[in-house]
Formats: sequence, structure tokens, C-alpha cells
Amino acid sequence: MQTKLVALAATAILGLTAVSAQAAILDDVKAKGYVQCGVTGGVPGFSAPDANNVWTGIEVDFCRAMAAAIFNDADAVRYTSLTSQERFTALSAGEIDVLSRTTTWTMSRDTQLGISFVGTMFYDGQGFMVRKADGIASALDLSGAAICIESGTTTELNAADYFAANNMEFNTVVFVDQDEVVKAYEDGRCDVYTTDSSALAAERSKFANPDDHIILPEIISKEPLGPVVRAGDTQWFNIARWTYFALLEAEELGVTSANVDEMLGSDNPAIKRLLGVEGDFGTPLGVTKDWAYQIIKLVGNYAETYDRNVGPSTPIGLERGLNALWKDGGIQYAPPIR
Ligand SMILES: N[C@@H](CCC(=O)N[C@@H](CS)C(=O)NCC(=O)O)C(=O)O
Repeated sequence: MQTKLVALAATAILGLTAVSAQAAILDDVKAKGYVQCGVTGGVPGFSAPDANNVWTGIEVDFCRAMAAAIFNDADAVRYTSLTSQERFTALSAGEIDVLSRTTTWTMSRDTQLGISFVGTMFYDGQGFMVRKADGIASALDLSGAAICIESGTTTELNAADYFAANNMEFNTVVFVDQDEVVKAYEDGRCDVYTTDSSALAAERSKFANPDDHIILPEIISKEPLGPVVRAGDTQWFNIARWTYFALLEAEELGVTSANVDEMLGSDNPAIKRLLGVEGDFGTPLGVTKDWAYQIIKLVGNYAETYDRNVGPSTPIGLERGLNALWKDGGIQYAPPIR
């Protein structure tokens, strides 16, 4: 009897696992008609609402690109603003379909939280901002300084490692909310603000006097920031991953939102495959043959989203650096579509 019960229980558990592994996020997304995208509370250039509550940013564009691939409509996205601490629970609980929010790909997150990192939309690293007037030139001069940090982040862990490794006194002021972190720094409650260096640049662009603050030269960590999905749904994972690759491949092949229609007539076989003119790579993915055409037409390629959101001509002003394509000296690289 007991063996039978154990067997029944095991079947039930296995059954549940099988069901959850098959739970098709794509079907659910198609049925509701939009992608629920987890974003920040507002980091300019990455994900931030404008005055009309329209979300923009490179992370927002990723969700828009997924919606373009699925619905031929980049606006079929709804946004959930999440703190660092809330983000992974919101994803695993199914409150969002994809997390696209300044999130660093780490091993423990990728293997212990029931979530899967899709790729690296933005290669970043952690930096420190200080007031120019304080005359600090190096992060190695920060022993004992009051450091403002957001909780539930790799930021906290990296800073602790860095201060310990350099025998420096570690003195943090920790907040759950980014606005509180920035306010505390602006109000002079902290001497230092530390986070991903891209976000430092983004936050500085919002300050009344950006030039009163400097970002120190030391970058103390690797912060590969990228979208994340729930683990166990290969189809959804693949749609997210190939959306990212399509953005890169389009840049590599010189296909832009402006020339994509003209490119439909290109003789280049790689462009024909990307745009669904030759072969069908979309249907096996669960979307349509012209999925990448839709992404490029409605959102643009990777360079377009980078340049309009965080590039040198924006207030964030970030050079491509590591985020250039591999052929231009960076490390952004998409496997071939064939
Ligand atoms: N990349 C780090 C830090 C992520 C993070 O939360 N960064 C802050 C820096 S600005 C942020 O995005 N805050 C936005 C918010 O809390 O709304 C991580 O994944 O832990």
C-alpha cells in the first residue's frame, strides 16, 4: 500500500513537472495579446517612462522586438516596474513573461532560481561616482567612505569583495529603491554612489549639475546585463534568444529599419534567410516566417537601439566599446541563421 502511495505521489510530481515543462508561455502570450515585460523603476536609456508614460530604452526595445516577432506589433507590450529585490520572484511567479531590467547574468541566478538568461544585451561593469569637489581620484581612496548601494544586487557583493581584497574599510548605506539611493547620494548622506557604470552615466544625466560628479576610473566587475525568462520553456527561451540574435545579425548585415524593405530584394543569401525571403526559420520558432523582418522594421537593428537610447549622441553618451559587434572589435556576436 505504502509503495503504491509513494508511486502515486511520484507520478503526480512527475506529471506536474511534465506539465510545467510544457506550459507554453507563447500560447499564453498570444491568448492575452501582449508580452508582459519586467523593467526598472526608471534608468534612462535602459528602461524608463517618459512624461506621457511611454516606456523607452534598450531594454524596452528588447521587449518591443519580441512583440514585433510575435504580433507584428511592437506596442503589444505591457510593463511591470520592479525593484532589484522583486525582479526574480516576479519572473518565477509568472507575473511577467520576460525580465529586461539591468540584470547581471551570474551562475547562481542562472542555475538556482528557475530562470534562464537569454544573452548579453549590454556588457557592463561596476563603477563608482563621487562629487568632484571631494577631490577623490581613485576607488582605492574610498576606505571608510559612506557608499550608497541598492540591495538585492550584484553591486553589493562586488563592492564587498573589492573593499576586502584591498583591505579597505567598507561602510555602506543600503536602500531597496534606486530613487532612495540616488537621493541619499544627492543629499550628501553618502560620499559615493556605486552601481553598473552605465547606470551611473544614466543617473548622472538626470542630475541638476552633472559636471559636479565624476565616475572613477576603476571598473571592479563584469556585469553582463541581459534578458531573462522562466526556465523550462524552450520555445519561449528560443524566441527571446533569437530576437536578440536577429538584432545583432541585422546590424552585421547592414539591414536597418530604414532600408529593410529594399533589402527584401537583396541577393545576399544571409539577408534572404534573415528576412524570410529564402527558407523559413520563423515557423519552427513558433512565430512567422518574416519574424526578423518585423523586428527590424518596427524596432531597428542592435546599433539603432543602442544609438538612440544610450549611444554617444544621447545624454547617457556611452561608446560601443565591448558592445560593438565582433567584427568591429567588440564581443557582440550572433550565431548564423541557417
Ligand atoms: N546589474 C546589477 C544591478 C542591477 C540594478 O538594480 N541596478 C540599479 C542601478 S541604477 C537599477 O537598475 N535600479 C533601478 C530600479 O531599482 O528601479 C544586478 O543585476 O544586480
